[in-house]
Amino acid sequence: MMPIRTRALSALAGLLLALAPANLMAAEPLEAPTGRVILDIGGAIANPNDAAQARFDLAMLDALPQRETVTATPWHDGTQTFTGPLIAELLDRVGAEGTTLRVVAINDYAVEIPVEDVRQHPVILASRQNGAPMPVRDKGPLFVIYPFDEKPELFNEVYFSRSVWQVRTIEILP
Ligand SMILES: Nc1nc2c(c(=O)[nH]1)N[C@H]1C(S)=C(S)[C@@H](COP(=O)(O)O)O[C@H]1N2
Ligand SMILES: [Mo]
Repeated sequence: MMPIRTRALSALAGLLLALAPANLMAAEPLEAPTGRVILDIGGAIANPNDAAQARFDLAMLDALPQRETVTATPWHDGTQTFTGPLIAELLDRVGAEGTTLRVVAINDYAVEIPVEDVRQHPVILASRQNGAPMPVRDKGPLFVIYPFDEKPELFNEVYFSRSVWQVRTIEILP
C-alpha cells in the first residue's frame, strides 16, 4: 500500500490531468510520417518529430479533427466544399507557442497570419476539394480556407491574401 502522502500526490496528479486544457495535453509525442511529407511546421513548437520540425504526411493530417467548409471563393466558379484539419487543432498538436504564422507556398509566396484568426474563426488547411485531393495545378495539396460564406466580413483582400494555396511550410513566430 502506498504511503498516504504518495497517494494524495497521485490523486492530485490525476485531478490536474483531468482538468488540463486540450492544448497542454498535446505533449503526446508526434509520430513520424510514413508517407510523402507534404507539410513542415517549424519555429516555436514544443512537439517536433524530426529535430526542431514537425513533419506531416497526408494520413497524419487526416487523423486530426476535420471540418467541412462550404463556400464560394474568388478563385472558383460556384460553391465548393473544402475539407481538412482546423489549423487551431494542428497548432495544438505541434504545441505551437507563437502569435503569428508565417505560411509559405511551393511557389515561395509567403504571408503572415495572426494566430488570433484561427482561434476566432474555423480556418482550415484544406486537403480535399469536393471530396477529392487537390493536385498542385489546382492549388493543392494544401490550401488555407477561411469560412467566407459563414462570415461575410472575411470576404475581403486582407483575408484573400492570407488564403495561401499550395502551402508547403508553416513557421510559428513568437
Ligand atoms: N500560393 C499562393 N497563394 C496565394 C497567392 C500566391 O501568389 N501564391 N496570392 C495571394 C494574394 S496576395 C491574394 S489577394 C489572393 C488572390 O490572388 P489572385 O489575385 O491571384 O487570385 O491569393 C493569395 N494566395
Ligand atoms: Mo493580394
